[in-house]
Amino acid sequence: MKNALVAKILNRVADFLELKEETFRVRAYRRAAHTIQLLPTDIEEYAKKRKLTELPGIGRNIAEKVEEILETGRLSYLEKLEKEYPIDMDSLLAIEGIGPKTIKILYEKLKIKNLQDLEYHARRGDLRKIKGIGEKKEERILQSIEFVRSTLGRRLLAYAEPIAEYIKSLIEGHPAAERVEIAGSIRRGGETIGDIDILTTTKKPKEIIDYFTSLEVADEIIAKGTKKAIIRLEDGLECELRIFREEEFGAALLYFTGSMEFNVELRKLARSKSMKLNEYGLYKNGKRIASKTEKEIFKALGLEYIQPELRENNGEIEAAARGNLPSLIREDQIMGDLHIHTIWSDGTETIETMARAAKSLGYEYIAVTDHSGSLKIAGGLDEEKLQRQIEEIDNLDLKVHIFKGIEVNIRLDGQLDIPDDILSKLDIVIASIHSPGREDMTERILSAIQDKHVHMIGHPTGRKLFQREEYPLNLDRIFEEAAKTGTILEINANPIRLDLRDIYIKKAIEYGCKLAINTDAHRLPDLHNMKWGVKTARRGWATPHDIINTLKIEKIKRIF
Ligand code: DGT
Ligand code: CA
Ligand code: ZN
Repeated sequence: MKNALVAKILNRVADFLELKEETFRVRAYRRAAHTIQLLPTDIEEYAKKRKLTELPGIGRNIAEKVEEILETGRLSYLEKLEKEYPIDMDSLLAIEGIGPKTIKILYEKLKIKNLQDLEYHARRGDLRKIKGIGEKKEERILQSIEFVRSTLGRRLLAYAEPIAEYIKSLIEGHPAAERVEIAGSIRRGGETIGDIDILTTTKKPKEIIDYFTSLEVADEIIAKGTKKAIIRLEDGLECELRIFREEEFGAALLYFTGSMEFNVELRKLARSKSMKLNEYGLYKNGKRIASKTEKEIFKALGLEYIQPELRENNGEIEAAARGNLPSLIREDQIMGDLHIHTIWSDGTETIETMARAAKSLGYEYIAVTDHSGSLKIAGGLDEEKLQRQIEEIDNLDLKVHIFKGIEVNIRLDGQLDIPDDILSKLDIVIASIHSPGREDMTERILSAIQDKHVHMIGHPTGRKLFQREEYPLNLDRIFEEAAKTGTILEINANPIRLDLRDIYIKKAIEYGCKLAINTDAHRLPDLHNMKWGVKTARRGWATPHDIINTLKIEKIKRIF
């Protein structure tokens, strides 16, 4: 289905037409893109039946363009515009506060074409001289450049992993394929992914390479050799396949799982033991001594097996040498989900539906934690609604325990937006910031941690991948206070949040904090996000002992 691609190209045409100030055509292209974006059926169906012009906002001219995109994957009209304006739209539009209109001004006044130009002029203070930008915005643009650079072209793990698994299963389906494994950042459970790396063993490399490069998902072949090929998928994501021999597969998997920094350290360790490590094996005195499995290579290096999630050169090699690695939390050890929304606020399902789904996931308990009232958009709970919700839960008789909870807002002054006498009726109170402000964010969170009604802080740093950086926080003070008061810190499993993130989880555990992995589900499928939270917790060295919702119902009841 090429709907997304077509919409993207039409929108890009509109971006360029803004530079020409062709307002009317800008609107026409945006409208067509919008229609196609929201179309529930495959746009190709309409094209085949020559019915494109029946869609709202699509006239003859744009219909022809859509046909060209569907046939060739490209649009010559867009290519003409790109030649006329050699501007890196993707990068510039990703910068906070910059739209097509600003791009036009920046291009005309300062010849800014890409991030590099933009950074150069922002550092020189040229941007602030432009009307409507000013010093503050120039500062924000500089920060945003850094942020965009680190995310450009990357995807969420939750987006890329299922695609990787699908391609893996396709390769596994080929009769000549033997072992097939996903390596790289996906195997390490990284929160964002640059590309997909797959390794396989086979006796017929040519057949596998031909098969891989002719897959339906391969929009373009980037490289094709005898032992390696790279394809580009429809959405631009690249997938690389490498072929190895059975006896060297462990070494290859170790190498291509990375991370790069981990590989460098591991090779250093090998050298210090007069050995040599590469993607084909571990060698001593010119003789290969280990290569078939990762386990035997770690062993020959005098190390415990290091789980892929830990391979970030963050102390794991030293810990493995001492036999001191944590025994990482697993998803099957999660006994319940302590942050769930329902139709009582902005969720889409009833309490009963969510509870039944949780039961089928094998959970012993959930906590229903709808938003409090001051979040207007969320249709939150007031005192009266909360009382009715409590009664509803009391009347439900399901095979999963339901903790009565709420997710209260931490106001700008650090106070909660629900009075104490109501909070004290509830089993569990999660306090979260939903409206960052100019006030000191650390102080706001600290005052929530110190509130005796608060059990947990939800998504503590507020970051959203690709969207928003974390609040400026003094995490040392927060972790210290959370550990002292026994306030639980959340690992929010929403793939956009994953907050606390890996490195902070490790730090929080060192401070002695207790953590919970919650999905913050608003819809039924969100309950499955637990997996991403667990991966992140593993990357943060968390054991079941650190995660409160590994406790069985009898034990956790003593806390709430
Ligand atoms: P990504 O794709 O940016 O999300 O991150 P990775 O870690 O998957 O990186 P990628 O795909 O470039 O390479 C996969 C692994 O292969 C990487 O983690 C380590 C290994 N690797 C690739 N190139 C090199 C290299 O030049 N030196 C070393 N030591 N390792 C490399
Ligand atoms: Ca990769
Ligand atoms: Zn929530």
